[in-house]
Amino acid sequence: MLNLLFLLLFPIFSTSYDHHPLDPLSPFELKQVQTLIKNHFSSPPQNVSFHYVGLDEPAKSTVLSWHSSSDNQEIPSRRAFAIVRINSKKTHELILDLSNNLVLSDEVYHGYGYPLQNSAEQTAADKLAQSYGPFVAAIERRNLKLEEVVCLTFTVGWFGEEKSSRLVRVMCYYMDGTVNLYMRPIEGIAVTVDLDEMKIVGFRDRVMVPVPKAEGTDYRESVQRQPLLDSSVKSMAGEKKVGPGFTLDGYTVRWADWELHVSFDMRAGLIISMASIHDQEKGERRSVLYRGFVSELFVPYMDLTEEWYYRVFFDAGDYGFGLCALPLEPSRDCPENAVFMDGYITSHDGTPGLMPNVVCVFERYSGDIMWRHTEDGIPGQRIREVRPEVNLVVRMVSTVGNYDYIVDWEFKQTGAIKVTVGMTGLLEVRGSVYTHKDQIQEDVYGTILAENTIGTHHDHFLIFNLDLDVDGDANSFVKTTLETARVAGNSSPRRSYWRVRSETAKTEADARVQLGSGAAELLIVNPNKRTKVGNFVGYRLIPGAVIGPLLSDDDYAQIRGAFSKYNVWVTPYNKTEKWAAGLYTDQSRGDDDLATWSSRNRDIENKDIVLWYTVGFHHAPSQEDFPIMPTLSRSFELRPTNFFEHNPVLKAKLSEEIVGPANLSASFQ
Ligand SMILES: *[C@@H]1O[C@H](CO)[C@@H](O)[C@H](O)[C@H]1NC(C)=O
Ligand SMILES: *[C@@H]1O[C@H](CO)[C@@H](O)[C@H](O)[C@H]1NC(C)=O
Ligand SMILES: [Cu+2]
Repeated sequence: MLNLLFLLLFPIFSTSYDHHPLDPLSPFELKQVQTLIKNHFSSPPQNVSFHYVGLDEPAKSTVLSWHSSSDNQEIPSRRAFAIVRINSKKTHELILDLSNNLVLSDEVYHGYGYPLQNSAEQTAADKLAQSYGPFVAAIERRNLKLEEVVCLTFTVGWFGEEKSSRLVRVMCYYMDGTVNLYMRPIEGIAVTVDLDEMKIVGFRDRVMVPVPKAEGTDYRESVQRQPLLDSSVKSMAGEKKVGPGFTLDGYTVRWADWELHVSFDMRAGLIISMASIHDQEKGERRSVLYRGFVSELFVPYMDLTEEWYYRVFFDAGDYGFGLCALPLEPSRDCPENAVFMDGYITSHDGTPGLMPNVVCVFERYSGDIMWRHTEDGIPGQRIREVRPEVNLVVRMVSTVGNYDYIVDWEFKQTGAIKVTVGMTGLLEVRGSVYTHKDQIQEDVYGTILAENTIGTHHDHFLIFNLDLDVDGDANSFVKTTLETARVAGNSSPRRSYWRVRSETAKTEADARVQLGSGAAELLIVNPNKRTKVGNFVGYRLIPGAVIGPLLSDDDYAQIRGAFSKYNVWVTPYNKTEKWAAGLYTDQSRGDDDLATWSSRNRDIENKDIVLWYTVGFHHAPSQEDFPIMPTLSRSFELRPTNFFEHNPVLKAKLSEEIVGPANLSASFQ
């Protein structure tokens, strides 16, 4: 498999490439981390469990000067950042110098919250529950077969307790005739496990609720016996089948005028770095985005029953958005012309693990128009010009338990970057006594989707950390408001018009934006660079659907997920301020997060700044989401605004390589 993969990639990957300071840690480096840490804690021998290992990236100034210097320069020394638990008691943060094989620092973390769970301890906790006498009895009492029970560990949240220990709640599901275990929750049983002690510290068997039926829940093609719907598409028409128009040099992708670095991290998943565009007119490479990644996913559920109220998840911090990424399937998860990249992670004992095909890169032509005009106003002639839109997509899918999140970074020839989040997969449903809507008198916190099945209300807030460096790293955040102006006197037959008012944010408080209240356009500009006609060069945020918080500020869920209070935040760049809900989200208390940092109200004008944008979904499930949910997507776009002197794709060639929808022979008369 590995060899085959290598052969497939061979024509595109050069055998040796120039390493980049932002390359993810290689398997060799991850192994080195394991050895260094094990030795560090070897006398006296201590138990080390690994919860995070990733690149400790060099200072931004170091990376930028490396990048702008002439070729063949040595990359800055390689460092790793690791979070380990020692003897199941203490969380340690280590910085390792891999170039010199040294542990640079080892600090015990004393704050609130715990690092992400590793899969070994999750499996151990599940096993523990399933062999626990009272649990076995509870399963028997429900007339269920123990061998068909599957358990999963859920983080428990924080609800104002003074003291905490590393607890998880084990919730179980029933297979018996389906692989869609999420549609068959076994309600009413709650097992609480202390992960550090690895023992059961709580057990409740509160209510007996029917387990929803298996019938109709299995989504596999082999089980869906009816022939495919007549209306289903016959082929992947419109797919571009010619070879890639991009190159991969290690982790650097070059396509059209774009150059970007693609990396993978066990917490963040896909990371886009140093995206820059070659401005042909100026004859120079211009920076756009130093760094972009999903900083956190906040998923609070709205069910207040005992087995549910605590379900407030931080998928990146609790489980690892990268850790939950799974291999993409060629020609299915990504089109035929895609090229795949592998990722590496660290398992619980520090051993590096290969995650094949976690990222794919491909060109997309979907029949869209980049620009066009037909001129019919000139007597005796018709002018027709069209440029089809071909984009470059970098994709990752992370399956955090039941949900599958598809994250696409789409780079356009126009200089725009469009980010799309698609959600599909399985709902988290609650088993219920109800079989029809008319029986329901109480608040069930969701929609009845099938007999005994309630799709619980919940939110998904994905916050992106977007370190834009628009033509350099000193940038400002400008809010422009469109306001209605009245016409004075009789100066015009018109009574009103609208005009644009711009306001540059001075401090972080000016840059907390709840969209939807007033027509605002949000820009990141470089106040030190202007176009020939004098506009500041910039990029504009084009938000998608506006989703605001609905929980009250004093709700513990909202205190921990406070970043969802605003759609947009801007902070000064700080290497350690990466994770919007904090570095330690499991049982976090909201004391080291974006809201806290922003409350310092630092200066952000003409500084290296980071834009934070949240893609949100309020999800009140419907029957179409059962038994598996068709993809629901939301996007936002970063679009050049007075960045270029004029339309940057004016000179775009009409590519001959675009293969249209497979030579349709029928013509429509
Ligand atoms: C390490 O783990 C083993 C097995 O769980 C245990 O017996 C031992 O006491 C632990 N050592 C320390 C120093 O905690
Ligand atoms: C960077 O952020 C951390 C965490 O918020 C803070 O402790 C530190 O003082 C910040 N550094 C600078 C230079 O602002
Ligand atoms: Cu949802």
